[in-house]
Amino acid sequence: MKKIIGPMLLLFLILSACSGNKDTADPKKSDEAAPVNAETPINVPLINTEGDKVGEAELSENSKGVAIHVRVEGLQPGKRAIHLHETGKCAPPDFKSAGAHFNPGHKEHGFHNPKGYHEGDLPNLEVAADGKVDAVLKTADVTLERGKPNSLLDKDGSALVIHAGEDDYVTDPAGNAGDRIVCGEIVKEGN
Ligand SMILES: [Cu+2]
Repeated sequence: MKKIIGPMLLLFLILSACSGNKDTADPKKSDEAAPVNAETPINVPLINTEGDKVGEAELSENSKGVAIHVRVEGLQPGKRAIHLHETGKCAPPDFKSAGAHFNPGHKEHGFHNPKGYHEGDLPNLEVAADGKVDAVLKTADVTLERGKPNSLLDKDGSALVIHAGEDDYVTDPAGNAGDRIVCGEIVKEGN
């Protein structure tokens, strides 16, 4: 009996080692298992120009970047610009307090701008006919890790801003996107 237990134990160890390798080789699984910022997810209430809550965003991070899950209602249907702005302050009605686009790399605005783009640039939102948006935007250009030059959680935080118009992806400094109509402060205690 003793003679058998040795090889069987070895076999068991080999099998479990193999299945372990399989897990990490699966790109989807290793993505989920990647270290995630301990402070995430960060919940960001979104307000309109009257200061009323019209939705929320949830920011999370994995090795591929930051995902921003945006849920808003009461907007005009169609394409609306959305950006990360440099200051985590949303003072209605114009939200100028959020400052310019988040742009630590000092580029110009727009994915189609040869001198672009800002780290805070994001693809346009598609507002449905019922005025609602439920979308996940992903960006590898920012982080939620403190201390990094492209961290949204810098001293004064950052803001998520939706505009009345569509981002043309080229006009500096803000894509000709019109007024700021929704804003959310990306801040976390300890800033
Ligand atoms: Cu903007």
